Parts: sequence; C-alpha cells; structure tokens
Amino acid sequence: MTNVSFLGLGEMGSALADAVLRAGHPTTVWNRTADKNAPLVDAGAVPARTAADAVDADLIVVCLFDHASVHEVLDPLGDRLAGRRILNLTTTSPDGARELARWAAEIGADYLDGGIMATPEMIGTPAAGVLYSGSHQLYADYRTVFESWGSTEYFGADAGMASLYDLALLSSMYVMFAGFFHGAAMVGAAGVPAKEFAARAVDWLRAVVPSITEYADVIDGGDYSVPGQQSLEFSDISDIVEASRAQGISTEVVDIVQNLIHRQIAAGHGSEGLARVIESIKNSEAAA
Ligand code: FVH
Repeated sequence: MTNVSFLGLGEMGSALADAVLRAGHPTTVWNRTADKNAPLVDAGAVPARTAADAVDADLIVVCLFDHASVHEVLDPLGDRLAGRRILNLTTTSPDGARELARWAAEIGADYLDGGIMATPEMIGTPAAGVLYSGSHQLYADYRTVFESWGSTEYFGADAGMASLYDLALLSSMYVMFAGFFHGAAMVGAAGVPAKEFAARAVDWLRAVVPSITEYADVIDGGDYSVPGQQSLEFSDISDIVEASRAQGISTEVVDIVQNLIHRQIAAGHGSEGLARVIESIKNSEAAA
C-alpha cells in the first residue's frame, strides 16, 4: 500500500482521491476550501489542515485548476518537497509541464506529469485513461496506484509529452464537435431539432471515423498521390459553404476547412489525397 496525498479536491481531484481510497491506500486530502474534503474524510481519508501538512507521503498527487494555481500551492512548500515524489494531473501546456519538471528538479523532487482522458464520473472505470510523462521511476513505482483510475500509458522522459498528446486528442474532439454544431445549425435553420440530427450524425461519424487510420498511413508514408484516395478537388466543400450561407448561418467553421483545401489546390496538388490538408496546417505561412 502507498501513502498518497491529494492537493486539490475539485470534481476531478475528489474522484481521483476516492478511487485511491477505495483501492485501500492510506489517503491524505487537502483543499483550499476545507469543507470539500468532507465526503472523503467520511470515507476514511485523513484531512490535512494545510498543504504543508499533506506533503509527508510516498506520493503527492496535485489536481488543481491550472498551472498558476500549482505554483501558488507548491512554491511556499519549497524545501519540504525535497526528496518528495509529485504527480501533477492539473491540465497545463506542454511547456508548462516542462517548466514544472525543471522547478521540481531544482528543489530535488521527482516529477511526473499526467493528462487525464476522462471526466470525473469515468474515473475508476475501464473508460478512463491517464497519459503520463516525466520521471519513469515514479511511473514504474506507482503504476498500480494509477491503475485504480483507469488505463495508463507512459510517453517518455520529456514531461511535456503527456500534455501534448492530451491537447492533441482534445483538439480532434473539439473540431469534431464544432463540425456537429455546424451541421445541427444547417438543418436547425430548416426547423430540424438538434436531437433528430444528432442521431444521424452519430451513425455517420461512427462510419467514417475508421478512415482516420487510412489518412495516417498516407501522412506517415509522405506520398499523397497514392491511388485510391479521395482527391482534394473532389473534397472541395464549396457546396457546403454555399448551402450554409443559404441557410443564413455562419460559414466560419467550414470556411476554415475550405481554406486549408484551397491552399493545397492552389499550389497544384488538387489531384492528390485529402490527407494533404495536413501540409496546410503544418505550414501556416506558405501556400503549401
Ligand atoms: N473535470 C474534468 O472533466 C476535466 C477532465 C480532464 C482534466 N481536467 C483538469 O483537472 C484539473 C482539475 O479539474 P476539476 O474538475 O477538479 O476542477 P474544479 O472542480 O474547478 O477544481 C479546481 C480545484 O483547484 C483548486 N484551486 C483553484 N485555484 C486555486 C489556488 N489558487 N490555490 C489553491 N487551490 C486552488 C480549487 O480549490 P477550491 O476552489 O475548492 O478552494 C479546486 O480544488 C484541471 O486542471 C482540469 O483542467 C478536469
């Protein structure tokens, strides 16, 4: 069993602490607003009066609002963190994670960063996963504790990599959601309820999502002219842009996609595959 301390008992921090407690690990909890610890203390966690009172543990799990709040809580602890092992599950940028790893090294603490791919309700279920990067020793030593939250995956010693994967996955999600919102607005302008459209969108997206791996093969192969692909010219989404305008809705979402496609066509790649759009994204300045 591992003595685990939690700094931060928001929605996510509470779910993480609850799962660790249920797995039988002695658990200490601290939160800026003390009364949030009540359900966990009732379930057997030890309350810490201050953050400093919580650092005497094998593993310190930090789950606060953002990068600034992590420094606000940890900086005053200074020397007390020397020799301690810190897992930071607060969402930060890759550079924010790297900065925290350097800061931890300076005070002699071991640092692992994590990106949570789950909502609080999913923690402790097979649907939850956490991505890790930074200290491999810390990851290896406490992996069984981490498994009480969900699946685990380690992305190397560069502390920023978990965050990079986390944010890249979230970007795929947000852009897909924006596509759904756009489609719902298109048919919504004709009086179709979003729920009715959603049922079709879910089936449609489920059918087309597997093509992501085919695009990935083309991107990694570096040859966008491999036969059998949907060409950029064929993928021109002008009809979608015009139909959106005709429905009286914003074309901002689809304009972005159309611009990315048009830059590649203008550079003479119209007969090549749609995956070539990634070249527009990789090179924000030039046409191709
Ligand atoms: N909730 C989710 O679905 C997502 C899933 C993916 C990962 N995120 C990240 O997890 C971090 C914590 O998220 P959360 O859901 O627990 O957030 P809140 O419920 O808003 O709790 C925030 C906690 O942070 C404490 N806090 C904020 N600022 C400070 C500060 N300056 N000093 C000390 N503590 C601070 C706050 O304390 P209090 O307001 O209760 O006193 C909460 O404990 C986050 O990075 C997500 O992006 C969750």
